[in-house]
Amino acid sequence: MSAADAFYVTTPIYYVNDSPHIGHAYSTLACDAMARFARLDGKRVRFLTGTDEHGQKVEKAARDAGMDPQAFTDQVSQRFHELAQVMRFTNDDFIRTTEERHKKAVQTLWRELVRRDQIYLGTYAGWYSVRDEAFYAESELVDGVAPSGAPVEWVEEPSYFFRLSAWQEALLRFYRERPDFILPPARRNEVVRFVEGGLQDLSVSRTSFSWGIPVPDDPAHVIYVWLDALTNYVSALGHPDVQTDAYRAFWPAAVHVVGKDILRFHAVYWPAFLLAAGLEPPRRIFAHGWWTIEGQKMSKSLGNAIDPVGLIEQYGLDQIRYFLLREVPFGNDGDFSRAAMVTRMNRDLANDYGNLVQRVLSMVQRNCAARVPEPGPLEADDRALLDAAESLLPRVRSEMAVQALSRALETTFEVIGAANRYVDARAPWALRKTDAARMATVLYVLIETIRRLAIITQAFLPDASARILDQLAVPEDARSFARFGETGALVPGTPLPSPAGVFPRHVESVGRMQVESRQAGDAG
Ligand code: ME8
Repeated sequence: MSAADAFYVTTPIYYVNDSPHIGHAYSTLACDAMARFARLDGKRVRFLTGTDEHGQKVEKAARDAGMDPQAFTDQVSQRFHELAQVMRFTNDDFIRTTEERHKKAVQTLWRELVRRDQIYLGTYAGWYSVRDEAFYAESELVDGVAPSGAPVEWVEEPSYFFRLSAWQEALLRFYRERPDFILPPARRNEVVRFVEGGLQDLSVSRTSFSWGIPVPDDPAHVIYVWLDALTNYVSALGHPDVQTDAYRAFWPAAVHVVGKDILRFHAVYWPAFLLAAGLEPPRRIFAHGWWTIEGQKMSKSLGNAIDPVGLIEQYGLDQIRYFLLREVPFGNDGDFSRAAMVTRMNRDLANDYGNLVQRVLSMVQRNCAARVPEPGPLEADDRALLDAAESLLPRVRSEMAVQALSRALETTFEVIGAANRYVDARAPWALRKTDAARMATVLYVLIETIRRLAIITQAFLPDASARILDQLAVPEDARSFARFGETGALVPGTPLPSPAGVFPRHVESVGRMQVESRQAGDAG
């Protein structure tokens, strides 16, 4: 398998200072959809997530909880594991920065940077934000706080520095040569402007606390948590052993998906560390936007952080996955509101996709003896729908190549809309009485369209798509993109199981949501 067939997708590794919320679920979900899509597309895939467990912020959270930091991180990291299970994330690995494999990689990278004279000892005197785990210049502060709104404190301590200032030109050249290294493009411009503004050497060790990876040969220092954390992307592939199968297959074929809040660390510091150590930078950094909750910033103090587990119990997993991936263009900010979510899941999933599948399969069940119908000659509008379904895969693939998740779904739902209009226009329930052969053709065209739709939506709506493919009696080994374009995939005469609704409709009733399973209305 060639390097072009490898796809390595990573989430940020999350701080274990707090339990996971919908924002964390969102980043990992996006990666999960990309990983599923790439696997369906026959790529060799590695999908990594994990937890970032060192640093002052986590040490403080452990102290506040009255716990030893290791016991505390064990406990909170487990919550992220559980979330991955509940959300049915298909990550291949879960890295924790307190693992030995990771510590070894970080210390080796450090030694390599020292060997190449990229690190020197000095004294840091400046502002630090524990919440952001970031150093700020006086000029960056806004009304005495970090640009993120986080409080800062004055820090003065011996520190090792990384010669970041020496990498300004190399980074600018790298961004020029790789115009799609940072997506979306507006974020790229932001990073380029920042680097053009000049880079200061970066403090990469701390001495005022001890919860971190010790600096080799100078244990009074712990390695700065961002140098530690970023290394997870290669430590999980076996670094420092760059001859492992995983490293050779997947580095640098990486797409790092991050929130816009941590773009600078990924798009400036990380490639600089790697270039300075003689390693290749990753292929892409994609920065997604920020979710607010009913118009407000999600925060501990407002107590409005949404627990994805409760949401799934209430609305269903595929429904949540769909809303998050479809509601905002990937890269933009979005507002999470229950009203918007219910509208989306009812309109797109229950009324459009669910109703299409339900009414078509019910008609096949009732009027074609519960078997795949035998099509007759195709007319122009039959071909038009089949062509739209067939060209969907290349269209969705090109959206996915730039991580345009919501556009991928939008494109898919255009075909769902076209299929619903075709049902209405061809009215197979009326043909039943006037032209049964034509009805069979129309229903065949429809189930073939649904087969293709469901193969694609497996990446986004895994559970519902599997149930639709089950109802079409598509064997497990015929569900990949390699089988998408197959003509005659649905064999006339094949018995089909009784259809059952896949997307229940949510109705609001006196202050509380209830779920009602609605059967299709106009199937005859
Ligand atoms: O920054 N909307 O970890 P973190 C969208 N450990 N995404 C959100 C979000 C929101 N409201 N809130 C959080 C760290 N996220 C570091 C990363 S990587 C080497 C180290 C997501 O726990 C988003 O992806 O603060 C954001 O970048 C990430 O969680 C921050 O997680």
